[in-house]
Amino acid sequence: MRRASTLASCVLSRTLATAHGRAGSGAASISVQHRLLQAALYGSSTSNADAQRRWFSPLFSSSSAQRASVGAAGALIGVVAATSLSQEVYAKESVPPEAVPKDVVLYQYEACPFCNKVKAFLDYYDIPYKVVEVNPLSKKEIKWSDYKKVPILMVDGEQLNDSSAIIDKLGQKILSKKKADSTLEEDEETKWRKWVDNHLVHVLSPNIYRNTSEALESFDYITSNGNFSFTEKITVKYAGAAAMYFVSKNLKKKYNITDERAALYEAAETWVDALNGREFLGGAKPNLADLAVFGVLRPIRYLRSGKDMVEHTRIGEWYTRMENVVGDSARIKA
Ligand SMILES: N[C@@H](CCC(=O)N[C@@H](CS)C(=O)NCC(=O)O)C(=O)O
Repeated sequence: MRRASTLASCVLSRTLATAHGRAGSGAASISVQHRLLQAALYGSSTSNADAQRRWFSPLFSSSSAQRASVGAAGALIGVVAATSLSQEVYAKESVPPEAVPKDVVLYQYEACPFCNKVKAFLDYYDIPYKVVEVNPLSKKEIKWSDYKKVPILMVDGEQLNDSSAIIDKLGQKILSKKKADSTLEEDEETKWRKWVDNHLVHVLSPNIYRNTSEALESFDYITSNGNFSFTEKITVKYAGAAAMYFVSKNLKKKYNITDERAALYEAAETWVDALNGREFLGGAKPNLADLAVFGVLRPIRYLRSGKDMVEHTRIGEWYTRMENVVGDSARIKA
């Protein structure tokens, strides 16, 4: 049961919307907060520190994935000894040019985990896309759409909604051949993609709004990168942080989370266990589950919670591999 409404921003959005409805049109501040806080989790940008280590992993990395071997040979008294210098190269997967859509536009909130899932997919498969950053308060950028959430992906004029459905649809277009011969892998992949939507995303909000300082850190990040006017930025940062701090307490109850950090660490460890010693869940290359886990974690990776997660669990190596393999963003800068 994948329900985005269970995420902090969406819960808050509903809560405030109800309050607004009761209070009538005079409740301007509630209305503002309602809109503001939809941006709560997701109106911000991922740090692009990850853009630095892209195509090549460090020489000393232990990967066997997509390895480029450079051989050097020497001869000694008729005996030829060959040595090979191994250099790991993580590369994006290429899609046949004819399968690459020509015009892709993503309507998003920069730090929305669902939007980041879609971006991880587009980046990894190097599908160029434009981004329209939606203002979470007015949502005027998606006024034309009946579907009122993000992400929305326009692919050559066709509207796709819902992150997993978007990835399924695009995946069918560009990956159909590759996936056809791997039923077992597909089962595992599907299972873990569901785990991301049904479990992992629910652990994130209680963590990034865990206390006032983390809530402020999150909102600073959100407002610095989202689509807000100057006044909105100030209001969203403080009103949002305060409100989400309380909302995240309710989310903890709802999902039976007693210790949010422990839950985050446990999720990270669960994922590493699922890898079972493999470079990626997909083996030598990431599959859609790898991309989904990476995508939803990307917005929190350089917040306090993400740093703690990497410090206290075994997920760091896999995460770094993902940063390398996903590589530079395929986003077309306006
Ligand atoms: N199941 C959807 C969830 C999308 C979703 O809930 N997006 C949130 C942002 S994180 C949103 O647009 N909320 C606005 C609203 O609920 O009005 C997906 O995977 O794409």
